[in-house]
Amino acid sequence: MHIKQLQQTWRWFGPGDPVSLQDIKQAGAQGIVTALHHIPHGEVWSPEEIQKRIDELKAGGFEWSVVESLTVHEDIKRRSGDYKGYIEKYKQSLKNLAGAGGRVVTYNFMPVNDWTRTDINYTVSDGSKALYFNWADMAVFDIHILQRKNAADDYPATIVEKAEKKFAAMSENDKQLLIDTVVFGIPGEEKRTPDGMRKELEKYSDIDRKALKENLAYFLQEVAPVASEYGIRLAIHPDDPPFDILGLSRIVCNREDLADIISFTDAPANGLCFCTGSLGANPANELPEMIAAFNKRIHFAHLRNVIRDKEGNFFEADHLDGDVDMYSVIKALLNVQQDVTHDIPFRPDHGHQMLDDLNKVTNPGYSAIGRLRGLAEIRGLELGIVRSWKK
Ligand code: DNO
Repeated sequence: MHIKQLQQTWRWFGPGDPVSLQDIKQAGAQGIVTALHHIPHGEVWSPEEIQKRIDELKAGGFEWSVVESLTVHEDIKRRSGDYKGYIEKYKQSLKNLAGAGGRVVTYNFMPVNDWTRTDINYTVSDGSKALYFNWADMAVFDIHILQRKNAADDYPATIVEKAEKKFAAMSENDKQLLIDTVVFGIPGEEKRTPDGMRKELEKYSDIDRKALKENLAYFLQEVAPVASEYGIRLAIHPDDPPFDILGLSRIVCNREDLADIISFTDAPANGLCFCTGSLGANPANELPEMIAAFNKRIHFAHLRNVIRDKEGNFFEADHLDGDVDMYSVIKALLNVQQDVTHDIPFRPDHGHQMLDDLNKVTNPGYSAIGRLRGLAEIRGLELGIVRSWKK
């Protein structure tokens, strides 16, 4: 009996990434996850720019396995302004990507901010650095720095109180660090300022959960048939963290949300990026069961672990040691892989800054050695599962 393994990939931010393609080869990855980060959100990825990236990857001995992300313009998320024009541009980019090798295109539908953390230098017990999300720090940013209207109403009284005390004790430097962390975004892409963020948030003031889901449904009904036609599998990334933040509705957080999204269109391209770190931050999400339930709709996986506390704060733990049962997750994903003919790629998502990387400038979450450890552990675990099945 032949057991098909998952495709082992690695995220590369392009030629400016301090981690080179050769480093990635040595880490043992088989394919690359990348995007044209230099093209402004919403604009068409031209065949020339796509070809350039393919050539760069080829020179390093790689194929473009997954596009992450083909970002959805804010006008589309709000269904306002030139959203129709941006949807047409999205379709054009999909068309241009069709021959590119990468058959998976990842995107997210998080309004205003992509993934959000409050500390990117959280020291864990072994001295390595991890990414951390803390509600009181989030409230400091939201209530005291951003000064969003009625922000305090969105937090429990205990958090509001903690935030007040923390803010009072903060230096200007501490405040700036928190701002830089919250608005960090994606390496190589445009950074927001608190002012810019405030303005963007206001534009969402009358878009509630229902409206945002309708906008996602509309987008998917437009683009998923086109992606299907070009043999592309779309993969929506869950909201990270999987909770409402900054007064925004978050609609890709749990099993019900994922089921809704799958119901929006039958087009085969309509699928998921199963991020165990994002979904794992919510204790209600039973990850292996969800993988089994969504099965063939899982087009890509981010494998990462978290350790949560009672208040809902969490830090990113080592890949095998946290609240996510990675063994069961990989088993469930391998089961799905046996049911489909295409590859299901995964990447070791994030990693601690550790060893020599502690003295280097690295992209938060994306230093080499922490991810190398993650990939090595996951590969070993996967191989162990596969071998035990063969017996
Ligand atoms: C963070 C990433 C996300 C992800 C996008 C997908 O490290 O997992 O930024 O790439 O949300 O669109």
